[in-house]
Amino acid sequence: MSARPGVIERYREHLPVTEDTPLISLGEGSTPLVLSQNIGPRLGCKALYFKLEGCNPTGSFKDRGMVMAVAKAIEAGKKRIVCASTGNTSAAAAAYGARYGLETIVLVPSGEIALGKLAQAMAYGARILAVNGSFDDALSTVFDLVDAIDAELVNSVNQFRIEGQKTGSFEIVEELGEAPDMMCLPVGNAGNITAYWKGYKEAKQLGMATSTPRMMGFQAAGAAPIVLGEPVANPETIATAIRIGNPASWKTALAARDESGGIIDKVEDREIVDAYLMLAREEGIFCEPASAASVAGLLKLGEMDVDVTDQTVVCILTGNGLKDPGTAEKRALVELEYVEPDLESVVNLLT
Ligand code: AN7
Repeated sequence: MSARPGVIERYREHLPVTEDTPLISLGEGSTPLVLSQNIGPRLGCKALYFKLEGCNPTGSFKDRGMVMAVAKAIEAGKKRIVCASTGNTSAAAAAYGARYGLETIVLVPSGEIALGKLAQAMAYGARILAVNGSFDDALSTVFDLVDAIDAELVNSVNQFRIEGQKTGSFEIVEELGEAPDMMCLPVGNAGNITAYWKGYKEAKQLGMATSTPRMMGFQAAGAAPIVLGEPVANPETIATAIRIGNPASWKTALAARDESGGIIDKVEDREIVDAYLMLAREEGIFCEPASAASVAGLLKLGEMDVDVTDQTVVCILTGNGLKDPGTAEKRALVELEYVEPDLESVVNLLT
């Protein structure tokens, strides 16, 4: 156990923890909720917060659910875990698998996952199967694979993943002393919107909050099956984390939208990149492109006839910008200024 309690220990009363569940942790959860310095005031929000899920041990929100799924896999006596992934799930599975001595097998779409995430899975020592196909192809393969090789499936169709991830809602409600009015987040396989909504409903039942937020989910325009109402055969977006054409938690995402009075809409890649750079340059927050879809969506809510003035809004920044150095290098468009290492040369350049 790490010194800082992880989500299982912090929220064990609200999680499926039995006497036999190991209280494992890499120190996940308890991530910063940071008040917006520039974007929120410009939009006229009462308060806009960013929840920095990139501060989790493997750099994304996936750790919250993975710790719970791995604890339950250990409890069930499993020796192997398997997932399909656009990158972050594989990094989280590989980390917890390594720490607790489980063989970890990850199936990723070949050539389509961000460099940082692949580097993590390699470093943690997972077996990495690069599938000649999309994330959706990889996910349908793992459903059958887990039975064939007696492994635990740790994608978010595993309900323990959802249980762990709902702790994000508890943290927000505890920190604000109330639920926000709206919550914006990216939607890929739709596990996270499902989990947050479950968490907010439970927080209200438990008396931790008197209300629940409107759930505002955003897909990338080239990978927006829920918005279009049908699967997308060849999803395409710069936000590789959410390049998903047939989300597993589709139905529960629709329920979250409808029960909360929210929306699920789409944002263009160009809007994602604008929000990604805006967060870095106006807020000092470097998240990965998929995460910036939440803020790209927030910036578009006016066009969708949703008024954010005087509202308390939380955007979930799901993953760390360092996950995807390639996109930063290509899109930030800053020329390096080469210079000799002497005072005169440097001053000349700057003045
Ligand atoms: C940074 O890692 O699906 O809607 O395999 O990595 O719960 O799928 C990642 C998804 C948002 C979407 N932001 O969350 C995977 C994977 C980031 C992500 C999402 C993902 P879901």
